[in-house]
Amino acid sequence: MSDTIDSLYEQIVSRSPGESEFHQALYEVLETLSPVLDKHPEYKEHKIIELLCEPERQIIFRVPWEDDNGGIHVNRGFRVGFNSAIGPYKGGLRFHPSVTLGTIKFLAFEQTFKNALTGLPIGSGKGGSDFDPKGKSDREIMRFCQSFMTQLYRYLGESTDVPAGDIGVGTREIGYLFGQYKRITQRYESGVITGKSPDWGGTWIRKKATGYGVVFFCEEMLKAVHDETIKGKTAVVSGSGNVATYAMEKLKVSGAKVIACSDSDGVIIDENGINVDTVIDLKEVRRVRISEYLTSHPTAKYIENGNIWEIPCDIALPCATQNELKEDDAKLLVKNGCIAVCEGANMPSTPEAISILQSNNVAFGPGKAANAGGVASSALEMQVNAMHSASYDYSEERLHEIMNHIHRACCQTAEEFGEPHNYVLGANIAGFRRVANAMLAFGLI
Ligand code: NDP
Ligand code: 2IT
Repeated sequence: MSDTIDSLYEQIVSRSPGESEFHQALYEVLETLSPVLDKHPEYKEHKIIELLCEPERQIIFRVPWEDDNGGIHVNRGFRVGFNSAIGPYKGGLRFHPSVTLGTIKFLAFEQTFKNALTGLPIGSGKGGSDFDPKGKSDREIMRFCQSFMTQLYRYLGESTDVPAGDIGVGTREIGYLFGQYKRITQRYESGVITGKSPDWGGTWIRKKATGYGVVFFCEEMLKAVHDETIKGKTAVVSGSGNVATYAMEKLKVSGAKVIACSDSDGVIIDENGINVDTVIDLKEVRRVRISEYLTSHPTAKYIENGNIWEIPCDIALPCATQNELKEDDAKLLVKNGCIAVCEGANMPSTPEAISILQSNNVAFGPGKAANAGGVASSALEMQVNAMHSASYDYSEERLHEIMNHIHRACCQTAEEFGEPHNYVLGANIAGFRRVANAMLAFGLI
């Protein structure tokens, strides 16, 4: 990092102690921005980096809720609006016991660059709670979502702040959240939240969009870096939630064999190819552990607390959570001949892992580019809602075009700055420039 960027980083870190995930995301972006600051001194003059690294607003609130036995619980809710230079705050909600303000800030910061890369008019935000949805009844989930929205609704609006799903928040939770917003405000404001069911204002592609988008991006990246295709390759995909499931579905359609997936308890290996319909039944419908895959596929193997990155593969897609792919995992992937790692999750690879992969010629697609298909489809859902239309839908082809556009933007920017195939640098600079130019134009200071 240059001295200017280095001291900026130190300043920001000292003002946000303990937010280690935010510091990590910040570092990964800032270390690639020196060349663009050298080329455009106006960004420095107008303190664009300082502005861009400080959230516009951060809301923290108490979420009390009652369980089925009448017990009272108190959780904490968060919503961070990071940047609104190119559109309303846009980003998902995460319900997971590990969530802290630092988690939400890192996710909202990443979202700034991701949303800009889509080329669509969406600013950045993220929210969530340390609520643990595991083992909760449907009614408990409903009461929690209602209490969460009772606090949050006043800050939302289709032109202000538009949440969606993330870990622990899917179509069911979006339904309860939207229902409470509608009840309190007396407004059928469809575009206030995305990831809705196609029956009431959503689009069918949204649920599949992140996972499909990762595979579209991976296909382009393989072609550009290795002159290869997905067809005939062996893949492993961590996680078995929304992103992982539809990444596996599209990998299969693209001719790959997916031999492993996981959840936070363990890894399933199926040499016959993971059966995606089974995963959908276990995880989306029945909400049980991935180990139950063995019931209908007895020849598969389950390794409790296993490490999925030990399994030899050509393509690895981390689609579970942050920092799940570490330095030693990257070394294993390299040793076993992996040629591409494409991130479905947000910041799943540590900086040390990324540097091992890049220096060993493994094509590496960072999450803020590769997983942008989800939020891009959310922006399309907002367009449909703004037209008050239920009569048409956006297609998979549109998602494919957007992912190809993002891939091109990363490639061209990386080349412009003399680092061909450095998708990390390409994504950061391309995303940064779009937001920075809007901020300059508005005189946001
Ligand atoms: P889901 O809740 O649907 O699934 C999450 C999956 O990851 C589950 O298999 C879960 O296992 C596993 N997982 C979660 N946390 C941990 C953890 N701490 N340790 C180990 N495994 C874990 O979430 P999504 O699929 O929606 O999200 C996955 C990733 O993709 C996240 O990083 C999210 O930010 C990112 N993302 C999501 C988008 C979306 O549209 N949903 C868009 C772009 C990025 P278990 O069930 O055991 O907890
Ligand atoms: O990380 C992400 O991009 C998401 N969870 C999706 C956000 C959205 O608004 O669709």
